[in-house]
Amino acid sequence: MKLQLNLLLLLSLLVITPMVIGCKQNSSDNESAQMVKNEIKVTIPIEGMSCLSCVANVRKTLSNMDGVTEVEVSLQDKKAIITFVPEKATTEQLRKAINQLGYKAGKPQEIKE
Ligand SMILES: [Cu+2]
Repeated sequence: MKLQLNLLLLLSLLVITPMVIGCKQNSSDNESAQMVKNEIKVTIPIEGMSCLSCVANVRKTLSNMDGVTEVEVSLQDKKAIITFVPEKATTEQLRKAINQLGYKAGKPQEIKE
């Protein structure tokens, strides 16, 4: 009797689990696809960064801004690559934040991927 119950439980798990997981995966896939669509990536040249703490400084400030999802700062290339949601932030705000730290932000350029 107990064995039968277990078998039944196992069977129902086998049937139900893939449905639940499949459903979840689908919805999260859709969500992430939409997130990517809503974000843009720009590169902004930055003058005045001279060491790694400058880089960390810029990265931290930009990362903390509303709407910014990803920041890469290169000391060698003198630029920042910023991914952000255009509804929440503008390149003008990003440049302003960089300038307020004492560096000089150049003309933003959108990166198409
Ligand atoms: Cu420095």
